[in-house]
Amino acid sequence: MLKGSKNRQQSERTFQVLVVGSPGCGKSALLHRAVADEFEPAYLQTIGADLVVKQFHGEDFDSCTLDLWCCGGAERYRPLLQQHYDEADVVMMVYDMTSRESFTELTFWYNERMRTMPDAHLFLVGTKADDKAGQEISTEDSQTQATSWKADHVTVSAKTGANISDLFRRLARRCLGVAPAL
Ligand SMILES: Nc1nc2c(ncn2[C@@H]2O[C@H](COP(=O)(O)OP(=O)(O)OP(=O)(O)O)[C@@H](O)[C@H]2O)c(=O)[nH]1
Ligand SMILES: [Mg+2]
Repeated sequence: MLKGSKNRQQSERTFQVLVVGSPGCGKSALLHRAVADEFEPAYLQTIGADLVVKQFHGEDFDSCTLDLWCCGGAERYRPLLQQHYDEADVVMMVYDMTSRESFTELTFWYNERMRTMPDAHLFLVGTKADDKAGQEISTEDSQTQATSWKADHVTVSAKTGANISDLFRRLARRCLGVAPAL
C-alpha cells in the first residue's frame, strides 16, 4: 500500500495523485469524464492548477479518496506542482496518442519524478484512443516505455469514456496495495 493519509472525517484513506503532461494532451478532459461522466469538445486551457477529488467505492476492496492535482501543461505552471512533490503517492503521466511530441515530453516528468519523488508509483496514460486515424504512438511503443519505467499503462478516451473506469479502478487498487504485480 502507498503511504496515503487518513481523511479528517472518514476512516478511509486519501492518496495524492499528480496529473502531468503537455498542454492539450487531455488531462482535464480525462478528469472531467472520471468525475462528471461528460466530455467537452472545446479546448479550455487550464490556467494555474486544479484539484479534482474522486471518491472510489471499491466492491471487492476498500474505498479510498484520490486527490488529483492537475496543472496547466504550459511550462510556466510546472512549479505549481512542486509543493505536492513530498506527499505524492502516484504520478500520472498523460500523453496524447495522436501527438509524438506529448509522448517525448514525458521524459521531463519521468526525470523529475526520479529526482524528487522516487517512491511515487507511475501511471502512463495515453488519451484520445478514439482518434484511430490520428494515432502517432502505437500501444506497443508506449507499453515498451511503460515497462522500462516500471509504470502501469492504460490507454483511454475521454470522448467515448473507454477505459476511464478501468484506469481509476487500477489506480485505487494500486494505492491500496491490492493490484496485481506488473
Ligand atoms: N478526440 C478526443 N479529444 C479529446 C480527448 N480528450 C481531450 N480531448 C480534446 O483535447 C483538447 C484538450 O483537452 P484538455 O483536457 O483541455 O487538455 P489539457 O491536457 O487539460 O490541456 P492544458 O490544460 O492546457 O494542460 C480538448 O479540445 C478536448 O476536447 C479524447 O479522449 N478524444
Ligand atoms: Mg487542462
